[in-house]
Amino acid sequence: MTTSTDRSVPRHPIRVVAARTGLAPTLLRAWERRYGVVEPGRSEGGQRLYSDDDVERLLLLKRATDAGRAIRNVAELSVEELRQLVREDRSALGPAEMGDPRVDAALAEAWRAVEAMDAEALEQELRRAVVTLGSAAFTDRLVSPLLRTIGQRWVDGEVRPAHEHVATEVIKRVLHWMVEPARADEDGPGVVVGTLTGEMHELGALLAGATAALEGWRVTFLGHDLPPEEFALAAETVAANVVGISTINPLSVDGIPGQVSRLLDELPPGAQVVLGGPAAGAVRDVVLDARLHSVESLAAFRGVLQKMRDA
Ligand code: B12
Repeated sequence: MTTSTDRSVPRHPIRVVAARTGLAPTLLRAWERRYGVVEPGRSEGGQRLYSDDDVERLLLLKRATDAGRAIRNVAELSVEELRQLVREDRSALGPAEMGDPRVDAALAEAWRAVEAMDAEALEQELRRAVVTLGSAAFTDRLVSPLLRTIGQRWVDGEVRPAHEHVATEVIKRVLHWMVEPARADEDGPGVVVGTLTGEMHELGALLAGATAALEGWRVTFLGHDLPPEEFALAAETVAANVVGISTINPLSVDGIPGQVSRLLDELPPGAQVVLGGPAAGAVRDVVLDARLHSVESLAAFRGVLQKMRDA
């Protein structure tokens, strides 16, 4: 894979720019012709080639027009002016309505590395994103959407299990690396996380563990596919007040409520269970117990952890 640190070197074909910015090639060419938004170089064969600087400028122009601005009014602004404008638009609209260009750019880079099965590039991009986006945005807005995209493209037949395995291994490494500096207080609250028997998707549990570690909790990660008795034993052994269970695969829901009930029966007094993942609500609805909670996002989990710690 070609890499370059010079951001002004033309090296990206129009297809790549379209994928990274979300601008259709026809629109991109029209913007160039009418407003001179960027001046791409040419390959030996005469194909347009764009630099990293061009891609950034186009991404910002896309954001500005997404916010409702006419391209003719923003086409001549400098990159710095565009950044400022996009920041203003975003804070006026709120994060729910608009994407963050840094997250979009990191997602596009990460996706490119997954497609190329380039584990090294993916790891570099993800580590960079932990630093530039912060750990919460990294887990909630980069890793989770990346995994969902992989799942969707897998269903569509565009990527193979090998792509997913490359990505999963790298994500696991980066999450462990991210939480390493978060040294918890030995007497602080503890949480045990993992998945129950039959659930092979372990990244939700790992994301939940990373989230708790960054909130200052002592985290014991049990991995995937383990019976409830082992969770109860671990909670007792490490004196954890919370067990976090990830339930991703709706197909395994049938077996999960029974296991959750067994877990609740065996848990040390005072300990609570937090279920997360797409199947969590369904399981919560059939196991009625005041010690059982379900959350829909990592942000909600942060809130629950804070309340439990203060209680
Ligand atoms: C990676 C992956 C795998 C890998 C897992 C590798 C690993 N080491 O984890 C492998 C290859 C093993 C796998 C296997 C299978 N998979 Co799979 N897999 C995925 C994929 C791409 C990512 C899963 C993931 O980690 N998601 C990220 C999670 C963490 O995000 P999330 O679900 O949105 O959860 C968020 C919150 O809910 C929260 N959260 C999650 N858990 C927890 C827990 C706690 C405590 C808290 C607080 C919060 C929390 O955190 C997340 C962050 O926002 C998904 C695609 C997808 N859409 O997710 C498919 C997907 C989940 N898999 C699917 C399927 C069908 C399977 C298989 C049945 C395939 C098969 N035929 O063998 C098997 C089943 C294995 C099993 N018995 O569990 C389907 C599920 C079908 C459905 N929705 O009906 C999906 C959705 C793909 C798809 N689109 O079809 N898979």
